[in-house]
Amino acid sequence: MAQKDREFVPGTLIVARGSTVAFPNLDNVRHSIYSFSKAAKFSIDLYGRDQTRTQGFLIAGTVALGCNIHDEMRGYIRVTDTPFAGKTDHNGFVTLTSVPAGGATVGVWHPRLRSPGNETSSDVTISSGSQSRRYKLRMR
Ligand SMILES: [Cu+2]
Repeated sequence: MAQKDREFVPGTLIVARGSTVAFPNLDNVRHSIYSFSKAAKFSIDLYGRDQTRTQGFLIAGTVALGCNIHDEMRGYIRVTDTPFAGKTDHNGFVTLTSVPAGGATVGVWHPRLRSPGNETSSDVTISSGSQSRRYKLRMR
């Protein structure tokens, strides 16, 4: 997840629990990174252009990132403990493949979703023989 034009790019990143994320600074100004989130509390001191810092994410959940210098900078990392996770495209669709048949719970997270933890879920049944499921996120 880069820091470019005073934004975290991409603004939301999905990683598997245990992953290490690199944060290259591509700007001419220095940035820091902090998180007060339960899934990862950390703080990385200011660093400059073409420097990179890394952070490991060992707990599943949502990590909201900020920069001490630029208040408007917001980034989100979703740390997952399932291989069946994905980010929706610009039309709000995501395709999950090789989902086993049977009952499942589909969780949806968005930073501006108006529900506890910005998260909602629904139970679904995956029929045998279906290779993939396509989901559409509708914001209300
Ligand atoms: Cu900054």
